[in-house]
Amino acid sequence: MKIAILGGDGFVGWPTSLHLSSLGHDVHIIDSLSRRWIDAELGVQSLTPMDSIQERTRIWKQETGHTIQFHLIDIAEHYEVFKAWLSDNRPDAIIHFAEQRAAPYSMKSDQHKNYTVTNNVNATHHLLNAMVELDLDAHLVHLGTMGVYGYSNVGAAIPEGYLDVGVETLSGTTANQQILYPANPGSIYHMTKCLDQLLFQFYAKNDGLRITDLHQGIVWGTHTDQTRRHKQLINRFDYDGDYGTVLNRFLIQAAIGYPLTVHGTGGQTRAFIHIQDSVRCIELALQNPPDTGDRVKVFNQMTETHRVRDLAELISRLTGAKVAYLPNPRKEAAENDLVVENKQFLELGLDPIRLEDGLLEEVVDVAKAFAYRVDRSRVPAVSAWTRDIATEIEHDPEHPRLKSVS
Ligand code: USQ
Repeated sequence: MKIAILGGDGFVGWPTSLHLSSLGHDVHIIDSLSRRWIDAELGVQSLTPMDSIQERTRIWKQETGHTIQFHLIDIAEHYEVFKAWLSDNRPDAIIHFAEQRAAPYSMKSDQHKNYTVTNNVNATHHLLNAMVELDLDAHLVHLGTMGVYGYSNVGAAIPEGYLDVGVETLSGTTANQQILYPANPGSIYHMTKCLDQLLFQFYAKNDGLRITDLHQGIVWGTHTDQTRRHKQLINRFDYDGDYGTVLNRFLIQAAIGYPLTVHGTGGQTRAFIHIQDSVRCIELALQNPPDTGDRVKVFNQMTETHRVRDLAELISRLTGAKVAYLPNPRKEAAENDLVVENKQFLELGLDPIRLEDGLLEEVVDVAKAFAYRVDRSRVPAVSAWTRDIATEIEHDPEHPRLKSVS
C-alpha cells in the first residue's frame, strides 16, 4: 500500500513509519517538523539524540533497502500545497498524527491554547476536506485519545466509541440508539480530539469517507523492533514537564535520581500501552478498514490501566527512587477508577506487552545512557490549568520543592 503518514517525525509517527516500511509498504512522511520547533521554543531536547528526518530516512534505506520519502508540509497552514500532494500521490491509506499532542503545552498560555486549537482542528479539517474534493477513497486512520471520554467509568466499562442509550419517545416507547460516548475533555488538547470526532462523524455520514479513530492511552517505552536496528534510528523520548508523559517521566526521574513527581495524591487512574503495541495496533487497524458508508470505526488502543501512585511505588521498589507528592498543576479528579473495553484489538491478534514484561528496566537503561542530556530544571510540570491553581502553586512556599517524600 502507498501510505501517507502525517506527523511521521513524531514520537509514535516515527516508529509507525519504520514498522509499516519494514512490512513493505510505500511510506511517505508528511511533517511540518513543528515538534522540533517546539523543542527550540521550550529550550528542551529529546533525552535521546535525534538526527534530522532526512538523516533518519537515509539510515533506514542503508539498513533495510526500504525507501521512506519525506515531504515538508504544514497541513494546517498550507491547504493548497497539501491538497496538491494528495492529488499527485493518491495514497491508499493516510495515518493522521499531525496534531499538537501535549495537554500541559496546550494549557501554558492563551497563545498555546490558540495554537493547539487552530493547528489541530485545521489539520484534521483540511485533510477531510481535501479527500472529498479529490474524490480520494483512502482509509483514514487517526490517532485519537482515551481522554475524549474523560476517565470516569460510572461503574461501567468505557465502550469502544459508542454508547447504547434508550430514548423515551413521545408515544412512550423506548428508541434504542448508539451515540458517540459523551465527550468529556480535561484539557484544550483533549478538547481538540473531541472536535475531531465530530468532524469524522460528519464526513463519514455525508461523504462516505472511511475513517478509523484510535483512542489511545498513555504510551510508554521508547524502542520498537525497528528503532533498535541502528543507533541513528532511535525514537525521541520526552522527559520535560510539558511533553514527558507520566510513566516515561518516572522512569527517567528514577534513572537520574530525581524524586518521582506525583501530582496530588496520585489517585488518577489512566490507560497505558507500550510503543511497540501502539505501532502494531496501527497495522491491525489498517488491515481492517470500515466499508464505504459505515460509521467511524473506533478502537480503544490501550492494554492496561494503572493508578499514578501505584506506578510511582512500583518504580520506587524497582529502582530505590524516592517519591514526591506535589501540588497538582492540573484540574482533574484526585481519584478515579477506570475500566476500559479493548476487545477489538485483542480479537484481531494483539498480544499485549505488559508492564511486568521487564521493559521498565530497559527504559531506565536508556535513560541512564543519556542522563547527561537531562536539564533537571525542566523536569517539574509548571503549566497550570487555571489562574487560581497557578496562584496557589506560586504561593506555596514548598513549591517546586517536595511536599513529602517517602
Ligand atoms: N502526572 C503526574 N506526574 C507527572 C506527569 C503526569 O502525576 O510528572 C499525572 C497527570 O496529572 C495525569 C496523569 O499523570 O493525571 C497523566 O498525565 P500524562 O502527562 O502522562 O498524560 P496526558 O496529559 O493525559 O497526555 C498523554 C499524551 C496525550 C495522550 C494522552 C492519552 O501526551 O497525547 O492523548 O496521554 S490519555 O491520558 O489516555 O488521555
